Amino acid sequence: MSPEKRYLFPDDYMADPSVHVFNGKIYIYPSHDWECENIENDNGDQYVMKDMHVLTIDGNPMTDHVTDHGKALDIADIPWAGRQLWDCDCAEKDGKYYLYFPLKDKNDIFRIGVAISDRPEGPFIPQPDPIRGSYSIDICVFPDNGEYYLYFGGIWGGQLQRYRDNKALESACLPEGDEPALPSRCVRLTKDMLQFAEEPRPIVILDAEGNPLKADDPHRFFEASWVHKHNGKYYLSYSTGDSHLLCYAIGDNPYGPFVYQGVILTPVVGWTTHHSIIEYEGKWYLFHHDSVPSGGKSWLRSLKVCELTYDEEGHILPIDGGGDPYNE
Ligand code: FUB
Repeated sequence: MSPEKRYLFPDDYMADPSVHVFNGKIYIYPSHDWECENIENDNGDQYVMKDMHVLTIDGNPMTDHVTDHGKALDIADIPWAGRQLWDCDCAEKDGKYYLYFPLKDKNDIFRIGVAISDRPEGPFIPQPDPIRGSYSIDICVFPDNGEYYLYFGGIWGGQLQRYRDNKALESACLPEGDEPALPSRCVRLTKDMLQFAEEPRPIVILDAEGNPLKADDPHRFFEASWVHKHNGKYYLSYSTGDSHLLCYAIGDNPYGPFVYQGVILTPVVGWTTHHSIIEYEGKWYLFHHDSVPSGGKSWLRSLKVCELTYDEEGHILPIDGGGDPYNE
């Protein structure tokens, strides 16, 4: 239930690790947490990130040295920036690296931007405008069969409840009770990696009877989508937010639907949980964060890693996050 865990970068507070293996090396794209006073609320005003760094590990993530490559992106260099640079992710295509990031614009609306570099550690040069038609937060870019799929979305502070059918609503509307939960989104990127190639599609998570998970289900999607492939199946994992779990669902293609499977990580110390999953040299790893080193401050989080194990049927064995259990 509880594999050994490692704090990756005790020198600074970082969170939301999106991790990839590029050129045989592990690259970590985290959020960079900052101290803030007296503004903790359900809107996420306490997450005041202004820049991001790229970290690398050239070897075993449980033991080997973590290198900080310094500032890779700064909101001071993004022409449309308002505030709050949240969870980023990076993809490689034809020798160039594309960093996707959610950021509030000058009207306090989350949009998704792209920044480009010749090197996976950056620095990344931002495009002058956000992606047309983009909204909400928490990016995962997933390459598959020559296409690149961008997953995004998060409720509450992530603003997903302000949209239906990719259009902004006059007023936000969050499903309740036994209404279907709000789904995350997936969109294929254009060949130049800079725009959406289609309308974003809802990513529905079904229960064992084939019904969408309901809004009051503690295992429903809240934020932090991540997609990886294992034995030919597509695994969508995500955070359940206010029930503080990481859960996963399995599908047959990048758009789903995905069928709910179970919990990956029980609650951590701290409010948020957010992760990525990679295979490196034949082993699988879960990167995530908690707030133990800051004494439980939800906005000062620290990066962690542990091994992740599948059983023979491809189910992920649950891991103890070390926080108070969620009472379902
Ligand atoms: O880091 C800011 C937000 O907190 C992320 O976007 C969410 O996933 C949560 O971790």
